[in-house]
Amino acid sequence: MSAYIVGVLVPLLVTILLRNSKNRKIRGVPADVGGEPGFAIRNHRFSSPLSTAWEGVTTLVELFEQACERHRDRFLLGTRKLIARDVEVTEDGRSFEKLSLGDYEWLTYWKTFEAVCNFASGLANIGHVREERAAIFADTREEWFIALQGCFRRNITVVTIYASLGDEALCHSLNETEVTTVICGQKELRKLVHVSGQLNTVKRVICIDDNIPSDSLPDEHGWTITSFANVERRGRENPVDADLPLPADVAVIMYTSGSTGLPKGVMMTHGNVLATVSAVMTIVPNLGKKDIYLAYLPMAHILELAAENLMAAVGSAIGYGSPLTLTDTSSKIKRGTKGDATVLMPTLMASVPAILDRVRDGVVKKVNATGGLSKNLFDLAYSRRLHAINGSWLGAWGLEKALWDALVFKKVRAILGGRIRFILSGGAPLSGDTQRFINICLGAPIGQGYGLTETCAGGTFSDFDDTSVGRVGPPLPCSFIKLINWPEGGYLTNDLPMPRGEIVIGGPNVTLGYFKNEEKTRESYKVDERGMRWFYTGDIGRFHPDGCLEIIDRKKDIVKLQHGEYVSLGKVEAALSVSPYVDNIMVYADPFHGYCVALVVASQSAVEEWASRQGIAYSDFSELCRKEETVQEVQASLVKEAKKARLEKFETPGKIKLLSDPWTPESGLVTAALKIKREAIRKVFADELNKLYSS
Ligand SMILES: *[C@@H]1O[C@H](CO)[C@@H](O)[C@H](O)[C@H]1NC(C)=O
Ligand SMILES: *[C@@H]1O[C@H](CO)[C@@H](O)[C@H](O)[C@H]1NC(C)=O
Ligand SMILES: *[C@@H]1O[C@H](CO)[C@@H](O)[C@H](O)[C@H]1NC(C)=O
Ligand SMILES: *[C@@H]1O[C@H](CO)[C@@H](O)[C@H](O)[C@H]1NC(C)=O
Ligand SMILES: CC(=O)N[C@H]1CO[C@H](CO)[C@@H](O)[C@@H]1O
Repeated sequence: MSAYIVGVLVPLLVTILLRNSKNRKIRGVPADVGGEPGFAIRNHRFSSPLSTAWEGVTTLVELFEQACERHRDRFLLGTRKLIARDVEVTEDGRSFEKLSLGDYEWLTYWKTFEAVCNFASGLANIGHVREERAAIFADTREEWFIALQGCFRRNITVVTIYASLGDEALCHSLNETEVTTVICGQKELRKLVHVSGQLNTVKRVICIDDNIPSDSLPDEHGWTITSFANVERRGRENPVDADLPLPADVAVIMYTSGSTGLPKGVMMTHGNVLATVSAVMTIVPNLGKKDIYLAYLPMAHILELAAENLMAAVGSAIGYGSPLTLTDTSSKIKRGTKGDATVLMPTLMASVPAILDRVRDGVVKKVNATGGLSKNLFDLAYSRRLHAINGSWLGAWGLEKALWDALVFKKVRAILGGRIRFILSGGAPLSGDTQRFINICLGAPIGQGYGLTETCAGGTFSDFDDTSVGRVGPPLPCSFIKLINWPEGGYLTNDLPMPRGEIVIGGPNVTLGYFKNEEKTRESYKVDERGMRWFYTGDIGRFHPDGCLEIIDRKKDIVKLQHGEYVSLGKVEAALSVSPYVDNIMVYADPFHGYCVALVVASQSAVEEWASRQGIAYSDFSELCRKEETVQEVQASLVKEAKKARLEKFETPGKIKLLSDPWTPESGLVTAALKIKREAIRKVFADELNKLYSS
């Protein structure tokens, strides 16, 4: 009898207890799917992929119109009034633009709807016919959203282009999609005029800023240039009926800043985007009228496009900002005036890891600089909270939390306005440290998503109550996630303790493919015998027992060295970028050698601090980076980090080149989401890389 109790009842009890404890909550469950064999998981709440969360709504146009009717007089779009634009000149003669911005001025749902209808009619009035495509090439702002919805109402496919894309990619995208109308800002108009000779199909430009620069007059290119306000006015005076799209019509062709070669245009239908919007709707709890969303990421990024369409569907308000004016200390904000977050006091925002890393570094730097008692207090509060939070949210509440919040974290929270309740992070994996830091300092969970433009951002999304780090959550309700074997890379679905393999995503969110590029589409998309579309991501992942995915590698970034060892470049970079001297790093492995090398962009503040401690004299930073002793110091630091991360010898860069100039999206070396572009960097630094291997 007692043996029976121990043998049967105890395990049963333990199982029940474990199942009920928060950590073991099951979030994804095995799914029965077709196609290539593998290990497939679906969201535990939905047995078949979700395509819409709103009854009777099948396109983004219907979704928006329904919301406008429901929320007529509520605020929808807000933009800050420009009070003054100054130029500040620093001592060394560089000049910076500084803005003074006022309060938000709001458009209600109904006023926005009118603006959208007017813009749609205006497009017809200036001669844009339905079958032609229009491009939006501008920073994130109110007019972007209005133009998008306006085009949708006429069933016009919108081509989106990152505002920071290079000239070649810009011409390629506009040319390939035969765009006739470009909607852009003043800054982008200058760029367009500059390359006008290579644009074969553009006929009209709608400039969002009222003052059209005089150096872009039509003599050279023959385009008609109209202001946004003028298009709206012409539409108001000459209304035309809407021309509504169907769910299978292409809503957006999104040119992504690919890490190799020319950008590819991903075709997304209304049904695709609606599925993603619907799925995210089920993830963020109590989304609705009380929420205020701070919009500042590029709209040409599917994460932002989906987020804004979602906010506008549920009665929330969207306030516009920009990465350079986000906080009181942002670079474009005039000293003593307020940043976007302080004025808007948002409850929700989307972000990319690079921006959250910056927020974290800023806070740490400030705390370190204060030193003394407040630093000790911060460190104590942080470690207490870390212990409480490490495990479950249950330990995260209570009196002690309230105390630390009032004493320490309230000030940190004020940086983003003080009311943030949820942050959506996507675009790249977020480091566990930063996730914890933001969790603790802002007191808000971060929903980490994994998805690609090709899957319309559909993929996985971590649950609100999941406090673990380093994972990207269970499949979204609109997606199935399947792992398939990749024997060459050594990743198999029957690996222990967890199944591993290449990540393949299926569901109504999976896009139609690449525009005018059947070959590439066939390479990466497959339709199975049940009619489901699957996208082969090239990312490597593994599934935890609770059904949450963790991204562990990338197929393309694994190189086989001379003696047959595999080096995962991304893994090595992630481990080494922890070094304080590293601002950015690219590891390079030549298959004809037995070791790898690295290009390291030095962190100016850390390296200069070290140099001054060592009493090293130098005339400028680039000279300092060329000094042998500096290179040695940085390399020693990398070796230390490599040991900590238990990297193999062949994974630790044998030689490095220290660079003084940061990699920016403008230079084309990193994407707009600040991911490194290997091919581009490899090209630019080909000589340096050769030297590293030959010397
Ligand atoms: C929308 O536009 C596309 C492309 O011009 C066309 O193929 C489709 O039939 C249109 N949809 C409707 C409902 O007219
Ligand atoms: C633009 O497209 C046309 C044909 O569609 C092609 O002949 C031309 O070379 C392209 N130009 C660029 C800059 O891509
Ligand atoms: C802040 O101080 C801690 C030690 O307390 C140190 O590890 C960290 O590198 C410092 N960070 C910065 C950005 O100065
Ligand atoms: C958090 O928990 C993990 C395992 O659950 C443990 O390895 C780690 O040391 C803990 N960290 C802290 C600061 O308690
Ligand atoms: C637009 C699109 O790709 N729709 C497909 C989504 O997936 C379902 C099956 O889950 C198909 O039936 C749709 O045709």
